[in-house]
Amino acid sequence: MRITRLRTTVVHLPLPRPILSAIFEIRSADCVLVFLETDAGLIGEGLVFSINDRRLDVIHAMVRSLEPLVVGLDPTRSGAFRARVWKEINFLGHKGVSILGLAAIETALWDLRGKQAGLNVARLLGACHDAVPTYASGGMWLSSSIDELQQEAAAFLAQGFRAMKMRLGKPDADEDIARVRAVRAAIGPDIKLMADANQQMTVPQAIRLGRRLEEFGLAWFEEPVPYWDHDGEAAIAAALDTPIASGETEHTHQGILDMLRRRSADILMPDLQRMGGPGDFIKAGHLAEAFDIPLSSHLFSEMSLSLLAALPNAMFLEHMPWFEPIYRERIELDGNGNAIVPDRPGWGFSFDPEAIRRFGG
Ligand code: SMN
Ligand code: MG
Repeated sequence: MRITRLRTTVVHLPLPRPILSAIFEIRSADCVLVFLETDAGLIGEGLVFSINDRRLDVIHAMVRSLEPLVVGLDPTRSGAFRARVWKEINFLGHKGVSILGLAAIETALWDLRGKQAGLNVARLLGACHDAVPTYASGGMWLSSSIDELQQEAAAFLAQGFRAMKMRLGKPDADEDIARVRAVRAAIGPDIKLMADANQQMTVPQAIRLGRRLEEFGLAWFEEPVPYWDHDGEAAIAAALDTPIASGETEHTHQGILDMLRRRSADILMPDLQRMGGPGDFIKAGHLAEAFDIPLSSHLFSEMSLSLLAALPNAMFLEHMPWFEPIYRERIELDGNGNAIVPDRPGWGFSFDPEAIRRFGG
């Protein structure tokens, strides 16, 4: 089987209402969708995205620039593709836009390999889990009032989630504490609760807030300080009982390895596009396993599910519903708040052509 064409298209997915994290206001998720067409009729699908349509055209151009490296390729040689791109982008660097270009195509290549073998990517890799614990992440932003936080928490429970994440970073720490207290009161002690500060604190601020948060038994305290301050993260992780989660803003397995060496987080959360695709996501998982560190995924729920299913140290799938509107299938939960790994080939989630027309342009 050979790849005959790289087809790309852009979709704009507006969020139901603008949301606030400590770092960004987010109004839309805008994606470059990738389709790898083959002479066998199979098509591999992948996506990368940007928020608020920021520089999506640059990302799109990066993906398109890799077309000559993928057309004519036998999809079972995806490793050779990755090695060639890795070498070629050395000049631009292994971060940011160049890595997103690699991620878009490698993600589609793995979908294709799964479809070719008639296996979900989880089984192609050697699955460890049939279902992965998941947490609801599409809510409880800084833009929600305390009443809204409690309503959102109740709605997540009604949907079958047993874990959920809220955001931190109000100007006054007392307000953050009151919001966490209100959510914990709404969900009770048995539901897992995560809290994400999106990099906007200093190390002393994070330690002070973290100490006050210990009583709420958080599953983790996420990205307290700027993502590059791995020594600062390590100081916070050492000072607190609450686990520190970080890694969503790091690039490739090299970035994850640096974090592991510095003991900067108790839980690592690689992001499929910043890893540069599934190959480095899995590498990050194996590196973390060597350091006894569990893994949670960042965004890209539809694809990360199969990857986590193949990692013994998988801890949580982030359930972010932003991309649901362009898929035919939905992630299903079992009765215990776990996401069921699909048996469908490839990623097991496919783009809906009608939705692409609706959100395209
Ligand atoms: C996050 C980051 C970027 C986009 C959406 C949400 C957030 C998370 O940090 O961890 O979900
Ligand atoms: Mg985060």
